[in-house]
Amino acid sequence: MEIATTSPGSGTTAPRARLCSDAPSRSLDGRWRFRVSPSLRAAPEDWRVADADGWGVVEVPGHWNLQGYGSPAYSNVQMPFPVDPPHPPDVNPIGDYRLDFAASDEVIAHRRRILRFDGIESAAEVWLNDVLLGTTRGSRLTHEFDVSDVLVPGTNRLAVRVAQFSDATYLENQDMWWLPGIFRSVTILARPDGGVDDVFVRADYDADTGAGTLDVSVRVDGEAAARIVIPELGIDAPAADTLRIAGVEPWTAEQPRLYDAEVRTHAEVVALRIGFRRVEVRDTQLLVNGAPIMLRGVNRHEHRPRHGRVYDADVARDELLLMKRHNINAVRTSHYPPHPDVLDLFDELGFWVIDECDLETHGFEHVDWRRNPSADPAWRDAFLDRIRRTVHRDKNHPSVIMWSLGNESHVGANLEEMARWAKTADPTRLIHYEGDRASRYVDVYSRMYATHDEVRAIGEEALVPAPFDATPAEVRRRTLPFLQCEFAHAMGTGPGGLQEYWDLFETFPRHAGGFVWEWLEHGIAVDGPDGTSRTLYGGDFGEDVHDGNFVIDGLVDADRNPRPGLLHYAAVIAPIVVGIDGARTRVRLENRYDFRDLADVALRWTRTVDGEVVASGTLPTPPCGPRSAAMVDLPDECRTDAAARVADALTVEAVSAAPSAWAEAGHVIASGQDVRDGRPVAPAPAAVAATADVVGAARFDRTGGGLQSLGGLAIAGPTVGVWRAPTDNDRDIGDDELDLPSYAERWRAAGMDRTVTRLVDALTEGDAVTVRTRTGTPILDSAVDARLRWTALEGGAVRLDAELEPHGTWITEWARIGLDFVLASAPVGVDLAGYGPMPSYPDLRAAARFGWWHLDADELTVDHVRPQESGSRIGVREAAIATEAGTLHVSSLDAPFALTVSRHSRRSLAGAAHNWELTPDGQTHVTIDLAQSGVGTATCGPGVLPRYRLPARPAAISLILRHEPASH
Ligand code: IPT
Repeated sequence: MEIATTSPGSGTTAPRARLCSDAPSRSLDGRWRFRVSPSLRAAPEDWRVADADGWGVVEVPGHWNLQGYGSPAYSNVQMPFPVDPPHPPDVNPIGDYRLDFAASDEVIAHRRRILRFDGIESAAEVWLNDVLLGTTRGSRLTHEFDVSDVLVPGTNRLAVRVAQFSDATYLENQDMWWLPGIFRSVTILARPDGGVDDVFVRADYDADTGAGTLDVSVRVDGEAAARIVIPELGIDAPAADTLRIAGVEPWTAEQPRLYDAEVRTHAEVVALRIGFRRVEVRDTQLLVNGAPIMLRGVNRHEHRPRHGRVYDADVARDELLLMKRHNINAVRTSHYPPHPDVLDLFDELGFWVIDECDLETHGFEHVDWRRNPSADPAWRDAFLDRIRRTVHRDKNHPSVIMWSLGNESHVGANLEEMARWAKTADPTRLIHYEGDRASRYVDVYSRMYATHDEVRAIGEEALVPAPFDATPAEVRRRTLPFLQCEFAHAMGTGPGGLQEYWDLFETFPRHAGGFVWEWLEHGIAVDGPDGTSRTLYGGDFGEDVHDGNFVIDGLVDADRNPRPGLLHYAAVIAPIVVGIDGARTRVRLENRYDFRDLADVALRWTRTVDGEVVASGTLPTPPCGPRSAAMVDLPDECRTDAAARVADALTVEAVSAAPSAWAEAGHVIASGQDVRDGRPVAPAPAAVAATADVVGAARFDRTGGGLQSLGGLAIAGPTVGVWRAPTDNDRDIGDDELDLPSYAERWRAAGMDRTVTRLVDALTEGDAVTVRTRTGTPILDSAVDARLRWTALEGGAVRLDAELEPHGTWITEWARIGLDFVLASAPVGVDLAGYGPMPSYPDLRAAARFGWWHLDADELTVDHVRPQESGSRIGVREAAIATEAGTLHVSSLDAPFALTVSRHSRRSLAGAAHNWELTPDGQTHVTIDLAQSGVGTATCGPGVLPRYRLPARPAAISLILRHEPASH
């Protein structure tokens, strides 16, 4: 077997469209005989003929290293072996697959037959009945072999030798696990004589006339005549004709109108679903059917925690429905064509798709792109083969609006040739490649992780003439639409700054949106010694080269459970914006759909005062065309009379009026709120004298000045805190300040994680005790001085007036400024009046709504695979924090606070590498933050935007604390 070439695979038939045919086929998926050798040299020669009864067994499709043969490995840009193209290392698992199968009579009845592989990683040699059929390259691409003369009646022996690493690995260095094997289906297809071998549908739509134009090229076997039949349009015509159809309904991601069609010959019927649409670039805008579109996108990898990239139809459908429910309308198939059936789902459910070729040579970045295959003529055919396979397989899908040449492969003539080939083969779609920064051979200007400032500049440059000395390429680039093929790196707590990106995308006509990196976390699940499932990441399998948890960076976890980032993204990209005027007389609806009016949208409102719904109703939906706005009057009951104690909140929701494929009627698409703060009423002061140890129900620890108990509830604190357990983003360096250490390091250098508190004094004056503390950083002289004034109130409550003041010189910004308490028993849940129900931070809050929310113990924080700060709820006015020993009530008399309640201390979160290493300490860690830093997206992209940073500054709050004993 040759695994160090620069050529594409060999022996395959010409790439063609994936067709749904009535010709017989037979799946060869199932249990195959399997054996793995540690290297090609060590792999036995007799593998094709040896008796395989003693071999092991693997599931096909599957990855052998997730089935007990070896273990997975994760690395991102770094190659796991020396960059020595085209050579893989000697130590290179070689998997031998064997299957003896009987070809079905139906298949055998046909003279022409094909053996199809939908995905083998990374290189294979395929033998049938000891005849070499050929080899494959292009792991996520389809390879077909003509087995007409090789397949026999009775038993056939299929033997496939797969190399985990090969020359192809240099072209497939995507940011994901190395998972070898036959991981997509294997099928034997009968090909009828006179059958339909390939179809290319071009279904254009003219928005001015409403007419469709249909061009169907069919490659038939022999001389057979092919017809195109679309019953709904009354079409039954020779496929060779160009058909003009007046009055078709166009396909868009918003209204994915498909027409069932058939291409027929006398011998075969192929079913298709046709969508009419036109994709074009005009005057810096990305247009479909004449209208500018906005891509509300995600990057989608294929991954399941126990199966890797093996496709599961239910999981795929469910996740696309989940995307639709979260207002996502676009997918970039990072960084390879997905399983072929996913394209059908995109067409059916409605997604704008950038279909990306299986290509990434990112590993060469570490050697300054020396010998990068993109620029080496020796690899030209391999590059062209990949784009051909991509385009041909998926060319009939209306959802695909762009072909992407690949990801992170730098520059070179091979990429340009791919672009040229694709544009010639399929002029109906645009070419995307982020690496063509000069936009010489692409149709859209695409970037990844451009900062907000740059996105603004890119928007502005298209509004002014190019400078006189601009190169022709620059001039052309200014005529192109702009998109971010990756932005907002959804790793850990984050991504912050989404709203600010979206506001820019909405502001500049040139901007066509973007794709969050990335949809899902690629955690691998294994059973721990105690039998519970553990999620692992890079390095957990003992890899020598790995990139740790950089693969855990999704809007959903590997089981598709939404992270808070998904909920906030859904609100940021909502296709409807609901605004309420200050007097609560009117609602302004902004329709950000590009094609739909709001006829299918219902409006409902609720007014809640201090947790009680006082009035609610529905509103008529005004006529409101795509990309326009309309006003609706609000009824009198919406007005506020300002009698609230906590708040008076009016919420208006835009919901779906009818069920859809992805949601029930009543599904919330967008909402808006008007919140009026109430006037908190403090209980009257209790006429009791304070002592240094006791203020009403509060007992103090004389040595430190903090609480010991409150009404019998054991509680310690408050301690002044300015640090948080670093998030993944805090641990990384933002693109906006590459010359500075990460915030986690800056905080560490500033000693913020190890502050020490000194009791300055505690003074008793009448009914109050005033405790003064200084919380300082080791090594340095920076500190926060606290003045904490305690008074007893009636009903067992105490009032705490806290004033915090920075002292000395702080060398960096704070993560937060707050008061930390520890309650002696474990949390049971929290009820709060504040923004929720999901966690939020100053720069990640779009979905949070004011309400009276209940949180179960498991909802308090986010179970990130790598533990870190999470779970803050902002804008809290009052909260009841229930623990096993009793409930602590906290309310603010002035400014709202951010509340975080956790089973874990910050130190234990910061010290753990995996969630399963954490053991709750049986206490409840309560944080009341007066101010917080944002979270940013520094793992890729800019850190926290300046306006969301927190330089040292004074802060103050007045709180009422009360213990309510547990009822049991
Ligand atoms: C970018 C890659 O395109 C993507 O595959 C992923 O690795 C992402 O980063 C990080 O999670 S490339 C980056 C170096 C800008």
